[in-house]
Amino acid sequence: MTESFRIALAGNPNTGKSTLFNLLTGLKQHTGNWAGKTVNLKTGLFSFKNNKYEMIDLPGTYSLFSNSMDEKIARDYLVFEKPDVTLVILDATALERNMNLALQVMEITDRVIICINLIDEAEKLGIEINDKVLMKRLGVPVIKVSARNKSGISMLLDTIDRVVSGTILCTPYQVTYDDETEQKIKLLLPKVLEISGDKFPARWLSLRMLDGDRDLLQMIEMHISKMEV
Ligand SMILES: Nc1nc2c(ncn2[C@@H]2O[C@H](COP(=O)(O)OP(=O)(O)OP(=O)(O)O)[C@@H](O)[C@H]2O)c(=O)[nH]1
Ligand SMILES: [Mg+2]
Repeated sequence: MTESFRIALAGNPNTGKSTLFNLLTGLKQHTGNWAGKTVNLKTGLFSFKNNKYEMIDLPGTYSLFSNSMDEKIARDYLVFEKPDVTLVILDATALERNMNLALQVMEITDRVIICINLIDEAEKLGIEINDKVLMKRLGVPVIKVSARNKSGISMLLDTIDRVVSGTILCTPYQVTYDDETEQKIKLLLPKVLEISGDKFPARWLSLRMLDGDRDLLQMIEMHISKMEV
């Protein structure tokens, strides 16, 4: 039986998201509104094995707070549209800087695949990346690719297939914050769960409440009242 899944592409600017998007979706692309919003996101289609996939090319961002329109768009897609899988594209030559976004995505959703792109550039610079260790530490699949040279792509597709079929279970690493923050999360978490249940990532939402992210809280309120109608 053919099933359909949505895959979001997240990553810092210039990490090769669109290159990978074009490679996988080719000419089957369009720009469309989503969920009645005025924001246009590029989406494309591809098939692999039995399944159909819709891929969404999110704007490049360094984080997922409410700092800019692009951050909001990427964050809102992950939180409210809940893609089946999120591919986080990291630049192999700047892994440490890029990891920040990966950790943030992993607070929002479980089904994450880390895709380390520009591996050809890293090799040129003599950078070696131990994907096995990263995979163990991060608790999600880590695949090395070069979107430009089309290497690692079949492994990536196979991994997507195994994540959507449940053959691979992701248990994303969660950042532990300082004691004071963790204490506050502990107090907030039961209340957040009471209000929004498992509709939204509760620990992440507690953190955003501590930030005082009003924009996000308004969005959440709107979604919850819509769900109650
Ligand atoms: N060497 C090399 N270059 C790559 C690779 N993937 C992408 N690039 C190049 O990196 C540049 C940025 O690629 P894009 O696909 O536009 O990156 P992006 O993440 O979509 O960028 P934004 O949409 O601005 O966030 C382009 O010049 C690509 O040709 C790769 O695997 N190896
Ligand atoms: Mg792009």
